[in-house]
Amino acid sequence: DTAYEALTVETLPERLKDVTALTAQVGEDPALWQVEEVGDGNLNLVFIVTGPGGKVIVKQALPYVRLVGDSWPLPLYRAFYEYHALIRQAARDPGAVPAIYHFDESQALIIMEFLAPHVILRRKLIAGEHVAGLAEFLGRYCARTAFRGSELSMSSPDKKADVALFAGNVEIPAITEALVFTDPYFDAEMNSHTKGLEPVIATLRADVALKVKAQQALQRFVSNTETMVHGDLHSGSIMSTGRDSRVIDPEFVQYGPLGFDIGMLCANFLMAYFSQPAHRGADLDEYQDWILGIIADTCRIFEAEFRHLWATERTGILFPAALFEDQGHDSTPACDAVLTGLWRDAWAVCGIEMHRRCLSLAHNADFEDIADMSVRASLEARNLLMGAELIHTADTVADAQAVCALARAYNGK
Ligand code: SR1
Ligand code: MG
Repeated sequence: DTAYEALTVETLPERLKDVTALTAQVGEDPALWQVEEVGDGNLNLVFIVTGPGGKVIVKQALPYVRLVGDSWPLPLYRAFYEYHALIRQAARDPGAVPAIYHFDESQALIIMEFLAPHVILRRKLIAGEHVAGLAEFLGRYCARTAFRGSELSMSSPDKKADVALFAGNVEIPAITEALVFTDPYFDAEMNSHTKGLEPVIATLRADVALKVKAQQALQRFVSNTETMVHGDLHSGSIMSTGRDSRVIDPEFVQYGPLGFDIGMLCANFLMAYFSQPAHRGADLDEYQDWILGIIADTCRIFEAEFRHLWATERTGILFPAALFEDQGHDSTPACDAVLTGLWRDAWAVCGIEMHRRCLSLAHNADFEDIADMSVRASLEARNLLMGAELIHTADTVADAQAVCALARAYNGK
């Protein structure tokens, strides 16, 4: 192993010219490669390498948080967990993530498929573009990875070994514990918010019952290792064309609650929804309806796929057929009970994610791209207030249709 060194556009060809998994994709002569650094996320370097044979993505972790700088160190070993998450996601939902060509642990780098003509879904949502099959893809992806990463599917020894493996990923979950679950609810150092939101923020922070609910959700996040979660499933972690989508960037992987990913995902669609009045013209109503349709359909397909896997793949130690079907008993009530807990966690996480993207570090472009601060503040206020209601009512939300109806009410329709 050679010592870690961050790649640059200039050094990449010489340093990676002997990686056969790379040369097989782009061609053997590094003099013919073009290299571009395109990373626009919060943490890593991302290069596109183009050669006569094709293109690949080279993703390399930096030893600090890119968004903040080297004052905030972050371990390189997160690339190891990202790699292991990607190969598990590929096995649990084939075709859902980019193909992985190479992993170099000492350099904290992963070489993977260049997705084209995919772009980050968040950019498509801001631009008002439709993606065919999006809800089907995301609903199935969330259900398959949740179910197949849990003891509903895995053997007890396999699950325990996997939980132990990912337990080494310490600093990354700590970011989520602070930035997502805690910082929005006090005057944390790295917080920022749009001017004009102060009265809404004061209301949230004065709401002790809300803070109790948010901390209970954190308690479940840190102590409940039900399944392997992506951990950061927002619209910037999805790449789409008009009809094909993939999930990327699972470096926030950990074992956590079954409902975590779908809850965070729905929050990001809701933020896309609430931000639309600043991005759309005559097509506003149609596009907002489309986004709510994606939320409702994703959740419906998630639940259908989860129930299908329950009926056909329940091979783990939980709710075994020996206790139910083999004795002539219907296990549907047991599945209903698992889903009730799952959705309770999902809607709480959904509300919390809606808060943190407006109040903590790392806001999202849906709102940040709105230049008029008073417009931005008024749209973010709708999002914050709905988030609070979701956190309060997470255990009584009827279904995703009810969440969409709530969004319409906060949007003033
Ligand atoms: C310091 S990292 C901030 C955020 O960026 C990542 O994409 C995660 O969403 C994290 O919370
Ligand atoms: Mg990311």
